[in-house]
Amino acid sequence: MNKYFILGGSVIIILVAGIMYRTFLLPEASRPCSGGITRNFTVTAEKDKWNFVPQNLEAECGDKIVMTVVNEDEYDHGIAIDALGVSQRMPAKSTITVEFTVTQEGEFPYYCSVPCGEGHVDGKLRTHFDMIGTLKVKPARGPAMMGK
Ligand SMILES: [Cu+2]
Repeated sequence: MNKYFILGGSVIIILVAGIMYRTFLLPEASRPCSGGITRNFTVTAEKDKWNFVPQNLEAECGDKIVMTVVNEDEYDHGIAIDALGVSQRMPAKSTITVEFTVTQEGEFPYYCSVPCGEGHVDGKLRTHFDMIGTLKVKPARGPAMMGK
């Protein structure tokens, strides 16, 4: 048999197997999703508190997130969400906006990406590493619910 015929046939089989896998076998949760709504969140780094408020955000897979991040401090902070490619510096006393689309379910930590020291808040030590929250991305709405 012609070796090019065998080679071409093998490539086609691999391609078809790949498409079948993506379409039928890939678990629902790891499929990228789209077609969500736009959600606006405001997250604030409160003055001399080493926190992000709120600490929990919820969205649905496929949503576009418009996140307004307020830095009330007189020193710099940053906002980062590793898995979503978000990383931006927040100069002192500034407000920035980051936009991204969540295409996977899961829990994604957002945290301060600029070392910003520490201090005592109500008698408790708080540090740069306490500036963390979680964005929880739930499964997308079913197609029947679309457009509601
Ligand atoms: Cu910080």
